[in-house]
Amino acid sequence: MRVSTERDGEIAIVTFANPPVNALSVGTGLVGELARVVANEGASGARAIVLRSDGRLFSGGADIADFGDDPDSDVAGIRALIDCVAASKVPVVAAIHGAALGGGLELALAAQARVAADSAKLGLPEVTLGLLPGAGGTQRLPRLIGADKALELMLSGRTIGAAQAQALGLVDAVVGESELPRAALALARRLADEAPPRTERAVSVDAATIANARAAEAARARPSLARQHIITCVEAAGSDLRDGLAVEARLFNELMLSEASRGLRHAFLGERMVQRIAGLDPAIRPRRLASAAVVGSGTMGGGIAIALLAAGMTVTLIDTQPDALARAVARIGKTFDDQTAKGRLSAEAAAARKAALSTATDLAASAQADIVIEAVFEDLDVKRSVLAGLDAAMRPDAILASNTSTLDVDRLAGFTRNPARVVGLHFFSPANIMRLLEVIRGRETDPEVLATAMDFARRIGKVGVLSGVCDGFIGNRLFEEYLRQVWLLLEEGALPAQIDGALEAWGMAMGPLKVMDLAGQDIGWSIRKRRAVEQPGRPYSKLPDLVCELGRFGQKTGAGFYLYPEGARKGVPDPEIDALILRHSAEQGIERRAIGDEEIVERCVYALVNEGAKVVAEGIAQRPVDVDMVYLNGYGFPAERGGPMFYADRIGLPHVLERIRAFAAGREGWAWEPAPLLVELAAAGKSFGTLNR
Ligand code: 3H9
Repeated sequence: MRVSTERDGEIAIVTFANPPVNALSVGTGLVGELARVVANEGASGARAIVLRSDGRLFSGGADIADFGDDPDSDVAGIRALIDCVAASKVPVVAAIHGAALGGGLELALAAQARVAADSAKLGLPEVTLGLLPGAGGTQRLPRLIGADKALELMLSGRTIGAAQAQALGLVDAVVGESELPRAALALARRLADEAPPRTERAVSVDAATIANARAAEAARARPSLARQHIITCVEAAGSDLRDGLAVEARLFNELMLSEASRGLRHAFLGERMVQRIAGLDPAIRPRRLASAAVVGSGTMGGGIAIALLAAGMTVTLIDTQPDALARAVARIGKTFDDQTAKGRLSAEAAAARKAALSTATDLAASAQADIVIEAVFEDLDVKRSVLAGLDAAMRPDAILASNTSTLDVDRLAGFTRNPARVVGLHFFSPANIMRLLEVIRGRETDPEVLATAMDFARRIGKVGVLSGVCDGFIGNRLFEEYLRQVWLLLEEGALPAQIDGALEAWGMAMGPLKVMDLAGQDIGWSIRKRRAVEQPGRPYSKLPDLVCELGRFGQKTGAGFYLYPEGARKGVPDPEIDALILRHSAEQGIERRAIGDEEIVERCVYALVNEGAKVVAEGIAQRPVDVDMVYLNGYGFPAERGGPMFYADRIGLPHVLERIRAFAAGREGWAWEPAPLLVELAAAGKSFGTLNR
């Protein structure tokens, strides 16, 4: 039963359940049923009600899968439930265990009192979904804890522990988890005996608080409508509750329909969806990996070690060069010390992480590890000798992972005697910061190894996305098409600052030319040289090669597409590069033209969409949402736009296809062969989203 009720004397205990997170679902009828039960209990002799839930947490909030195009019907049921609790004739006490988030906390706020388990977490994280607390939270939280603190919690979306919630006045009592049922009953009895009249007391909202919050928001590089509306709601909390609730409902509904919130909701659900491996036997359970060896102590190996240590694993860092090892250990230690200095990590935790790190100069030190990740130089011969050596040294059941960004994982697996235990793990630099981890499934990778690798990704705080084997996997394969448009746009009439500016204004974290200057232009150069051998005759723009031939590899050489005077991190446009581009266009016989920002964005983003559709059709990516999660977590694609495939759905696939066909008819049209999947979906009036399951 989803809602059950029992009596303890004259106290009714109402329990709701909606696994896995007790989302307040309208579509399934849960909230309607809960409202009815609460109203009935109040009317049928109970002197007070304890409201609790089954499962591992009180409630994760409104069921965001319910949110569609009609806020009134999609969420009205939640507001009706909350009104019903707030209007209850008998006191309601919320018993909070695990977590009360979003609408879940708003439900508890409508109760007359709250008791929380000491392990519980509370928060209103709606802002992270481009929303505001729309079920009374913006009005009741300021009334309970004051406008300043309520604003801070809602604007940050952060969660707090039960003790802090009690100190703020958000909960009335905190007890050990096993004590929760008894404590909630005792409080319910006391309130029933005292029968205090329920008051939604007024709160004074200081005009300066609101003005300061607005000024801070305006000063942000990327202001958010959700945050602006939260401030307006808190301002309205200074007036009558009903009026404030009306403002809140109106602004919530507006946000629910906004493109930004749709994108952020897709990102939230997508991050969870990509953890599922289609067709995997559900009986397969991932192994828990506790110890790791990381081979190669360069930037990548060091970053991987930091991520694993932070997740509580023991790590042996292996490198033949003792000096490189010593430098890596110093770098890793400094990272943890810096976190301690910033108050983000206790000194004890930093010491424990450092103690969990050991070093070795011989591959034999990998013998005890549950997983070994090689992060040596991206060269087939180097990888061959390291992988063969590891294969001989490792425990037979341990997982062997290769961190590669371009090499064929099947060939790499072929260097070992047991390809079934080999998996590709493509980390993104800096590996301790970037959230994306492409998990590459080789032809022979064992399903249990794969399931373990996906689980491992989540445990080390990454978004693991499964990719099949192809040149560049999901992310870099799409990025090549994106960059191709950049080079062609430069040849045809745009300049670097315009391209970067247009894409950044659209929402990309960093323009493509800045990205390449940061990563090192020489990386792309060596890939292009390899391709020229592997795929002779394939057309490509020579422009970036001309820049590399000048030794301009980007930030590390002080110059790339931009200039970086005296080690500056921010590049400045360089007239020499502009001249080089103009010269190149002339030599190619291209008559340069003025190119609008809109064309830049369309060509670059639709190039991602078109290649993304090919990658899905080939089974390299499991679903369109997997492509989206790669782009959001590894390539700075704006989360508010949900990823390239989701964005294309929002624009409408027929329109996207029409533009791609127009580009295909233009200069260098060979780069625009429409993906058959895109053609098929557009013709059928379907979206990429229909393939996400
Ligand atoms: C809101 O409340 C609006 C109101 O103010 C106004 C209304 C009028 N809905 O994260 P997990 C699913 S907006 C639907 O892996 P964990 C999730 O997709 C909401 N589904 O578990 C996954 O599905 P699957 C404000 C949800 O233990 C499964 O549950 N609330 C929701 O690591 C397990 O999730 C928030 O923003 C949801 N609200 O973490 C809180 N939440 O198994 C959002 C989860 O099919 N939720 N699912 O892959 C969270 O932060 C975490 O899920 C939570 C559990 C901490 C609760």
